[in-house]
Amino acid sequence: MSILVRGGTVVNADQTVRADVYIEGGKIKAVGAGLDAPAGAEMVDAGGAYVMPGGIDPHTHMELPFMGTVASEDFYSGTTAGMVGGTTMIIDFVIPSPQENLMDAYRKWRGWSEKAAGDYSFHVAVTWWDDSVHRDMGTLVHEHGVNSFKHFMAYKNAIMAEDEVLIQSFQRARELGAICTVHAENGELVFHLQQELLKMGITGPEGHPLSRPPEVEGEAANRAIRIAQVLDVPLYIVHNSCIESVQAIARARGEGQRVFGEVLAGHLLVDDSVYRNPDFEFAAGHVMSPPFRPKPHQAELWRALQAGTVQTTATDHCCFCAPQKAAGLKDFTKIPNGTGGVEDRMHVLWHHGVNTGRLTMNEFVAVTSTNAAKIFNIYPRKGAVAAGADADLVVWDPKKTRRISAATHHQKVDVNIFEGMEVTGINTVTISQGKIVYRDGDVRTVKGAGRYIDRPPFAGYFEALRIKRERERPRPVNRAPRAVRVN
Ligand code: URQ
Ligand code: ZN
Ligand code: ZN
Repeated sequence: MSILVRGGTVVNADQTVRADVYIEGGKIKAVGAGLDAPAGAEMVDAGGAYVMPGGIDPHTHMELPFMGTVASEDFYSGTTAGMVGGTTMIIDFVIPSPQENLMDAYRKWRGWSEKAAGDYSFHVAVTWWDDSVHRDMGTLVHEHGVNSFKHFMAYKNAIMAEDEVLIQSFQRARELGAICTVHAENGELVFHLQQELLKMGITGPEGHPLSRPPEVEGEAANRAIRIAQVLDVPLYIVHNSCIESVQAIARARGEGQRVFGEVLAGHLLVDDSVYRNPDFEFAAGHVMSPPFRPKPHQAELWRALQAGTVQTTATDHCCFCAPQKAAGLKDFTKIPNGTGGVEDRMHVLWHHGVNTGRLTMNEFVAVTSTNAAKIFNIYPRKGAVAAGADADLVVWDPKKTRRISAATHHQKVDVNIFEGMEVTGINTVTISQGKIVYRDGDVRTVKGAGRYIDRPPFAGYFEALRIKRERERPRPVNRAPRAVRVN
């Protein structure tokens, strides 16, 4: 199977060039002007369009068991919706319950993800600690291509990791050359505020943001940053939603600490007014954590993305439909947390990022694909239109429009957080593993065609860390025994 994508302008994170792209055997074989293709090659006319790396969404939760139910989007439908919207790889999460063996959880998720239509990988969450967790983290890194471990600082009485677990796990990750990621909200404070609000008789979705104010996120972001600083491990903070957390990252990065940040398309564009909507299903359909914030936070998040304080965009695609959200009809703390977006991320970021001048096309590629590939150590296999890379790419028509709606999206969720948004600039073709999986409305994804993508540990960076630690290692003071005075 070979494809020649002809007449387009190739846009990578580092450069823009008019070039054809020749694909064969699932790989990009050549990028250049005036390429020929063997007889029988499929032709894709990219005239007037851009050819960009397929999107990588580093934060999704397909069919996640959570808050007493299971997310409605599965690995097949979710990767299909992603590829319809230009995202050709997701990094999802294995989330063991406390006391659940990590390898058992990993094998369980690997079973669920076999139905994926697009490529995927897994961050593994550390939600508890004992010697088996220490051992299994090693097995996952050395034998299963895991190089990132997640820690939920929220969700008390469920999957919340206390500081002691953070410290043990961060230390172990450093030994293994793995990066630590955190959901940064102070779970104790959230729990306390939830109880206080319920006592005041605030039981509706409007209580959700009130129980998780930005300070609760800022505190946890700072705490995770400081723990990572003392333990000397790189840190990746997921779904930064507010001024407090991106300012914490900016300070740390300004001090030379290796901290990365992620921002969700939703947090850039949706504000907290949704929680005051009189319709329960609409308001509950927007309950996710951290919550959508007042508009000033969105402006700061865009500035953080432009400044490079945060490097990746994601969706935290974790879908629950109205009957599931209804669990919280009388108590907002029971509304399953999560919203969708995997199909819309690239469209809304192009429209509100590139069309507004906030981002160049190259920066768009960086924040939707290349930076995630680099941070999670799969670049340039992923995240580049370049010879030798996987043939995951999109043909992007900057003039084509779309009206986003739950009525027409491919996501298995009944509330679309971007409902009614008109966007200009979308993918007309998506190619995954060298095959056309989407073309002008025609969905050609194949259940089970997705591959698990190994992500090797970060040898280089951690070697530099080892040298630095050796150089700075405190030494004991030698105290010669005092001469005994003989009177
Ligand atoms: O916290 C997360 O990232 C998962 C449980 C999805 N739900 C959410 O509200 N963000
Ligand atoms: Zn989270
Ligand atoms: Zn998440």
